[in-house]
Amino acid sequence: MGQIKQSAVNRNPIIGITVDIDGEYLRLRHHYSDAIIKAGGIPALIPPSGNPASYAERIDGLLIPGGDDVDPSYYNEGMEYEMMKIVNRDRTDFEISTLNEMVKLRRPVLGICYGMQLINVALGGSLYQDLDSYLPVAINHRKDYHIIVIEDCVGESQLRHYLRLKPLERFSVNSSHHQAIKTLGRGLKAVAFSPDNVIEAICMEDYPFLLGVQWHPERLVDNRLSQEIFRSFVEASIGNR
Ligand SMILES: [Mn+2]
Repeated sequence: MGQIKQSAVNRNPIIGITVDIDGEYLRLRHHYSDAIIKAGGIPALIPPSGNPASYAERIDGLLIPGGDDVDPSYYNEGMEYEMMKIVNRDRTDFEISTLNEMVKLRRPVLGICYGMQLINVALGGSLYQDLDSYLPVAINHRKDYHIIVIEDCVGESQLRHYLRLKPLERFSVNSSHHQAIKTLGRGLKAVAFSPDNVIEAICMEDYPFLLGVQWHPERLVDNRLSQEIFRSFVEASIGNR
């Protein structure tokens, strides 16, 4: 890695954060913007309208936050699980377009929970519509905490490198999801698993920084892994524009 110019170090990167559509309102839990500020970034909330390419050009990194469920038609399945709560398709369409623009520019992307699932689906992957119905999971992923193991990636382990982790480090994380990745999208690699083999984190190979996590680091503010996730994301976003 080359020497970062002092002027670039001092610049606080602008992190675009997509938001949810709630009737006439747009909304975001403040934990996401708080976590970006704490890590040294400037959060900029992006409405799900306008030209995705124009936003992508102006932001240094993109954070796709949590939400309800991705409409299964995006991964060519019908709605099999009737309790599903679907994210507004205007939001999903906008996030897929903005993600694609960011990937073209090779700028950093962080996806959390729904955000990680959205990245996977945008790149051609699919989801389990409901974990309890489709997998013999031993853990209740809808609530409480469980262990994850960060895999030692083959070759250049971007995730471990960025997060300054040791091989096969274990962490306790909060879990608040009922869906999970079934098949991986193009270029994505599963890099963390729960003990019952649910994919808990993904990264993109041969890409500067693209990370998706299934848990909620923005709500675990005192946790070392959470801090490393936001620090490394904001750091990777410096000087890309
Ligand atoms: Mn989980």
